[in-house]
Amino acid sequence: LEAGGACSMQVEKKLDNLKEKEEQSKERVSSDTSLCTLAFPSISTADFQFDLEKASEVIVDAATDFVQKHDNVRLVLVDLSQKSRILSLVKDKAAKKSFDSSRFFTFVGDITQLHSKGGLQCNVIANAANWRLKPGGGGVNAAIFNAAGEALQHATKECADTLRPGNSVAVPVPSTSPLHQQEGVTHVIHVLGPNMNPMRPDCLKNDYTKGCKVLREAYNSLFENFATIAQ
Ligand code: AR6
Repeated sequence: LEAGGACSMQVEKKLDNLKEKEEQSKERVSSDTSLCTLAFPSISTADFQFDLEKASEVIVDAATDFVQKHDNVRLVLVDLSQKSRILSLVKDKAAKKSFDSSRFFTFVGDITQLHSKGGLQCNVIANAANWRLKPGGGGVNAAIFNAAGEALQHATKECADTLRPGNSVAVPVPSTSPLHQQEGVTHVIHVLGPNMNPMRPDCLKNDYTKGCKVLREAYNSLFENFATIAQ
């Protein structure tokens, strides 16, 4: 019985993987490599425990405003799993707005392997950073610093030492970095979002008036930095 259970779990896992691949290849067909593309994770909604419903509203408003004002750029919200709730919320809210959906969409994949595994070329990726701009700490921050190697740590240090909530800093990825060589990523933009986790610095203690304001500032700062790179 046990063996059967394990076996059916494996089958389910394989089916999940197949579905994810199918979804990724659908996106591949719609990808337009002539547009400068920013891939970004949902800032603050995992380790920093920001409410997903509220975050999805901020993301959709900030992203649709941005693509309506700027030509020749694309924004892609990325998360690791097909079951990601933030991706579903954003997709549902975005569908209710009228804008060019080829210029803002969601994508399932690892943000450090979008080109090699997902077939999606993104010149710029965003990082949900910590205030010290240090590697580690789990989540997307650890993934990006690991994938980029030490070159990104040095390049980051040259641009900034710390970051305040709501701010971002754009760092050119050295051409020696695997992230540049294998994925074609030329810049990482570190973003510090609002924190609702009492175990982390600067916790906003559930103050969502301030939280939503700081999250919007964080996305505005990220998109402005991206627009400068895209010019
Ligand atoms: N690719 C794409 N999305 C990812 C990946 C990945 N490799 N890894 C995680 N996500 P989080 P935060 C998604 O916790 O809430 C760190 O320790 C994840 O599912 O990385 O802003 C830093 O050092 C979620 O949707 O960022 C900070 O101290 C999103 O990325 C703190 O966590 C953000 O999750 C920042 O916390």
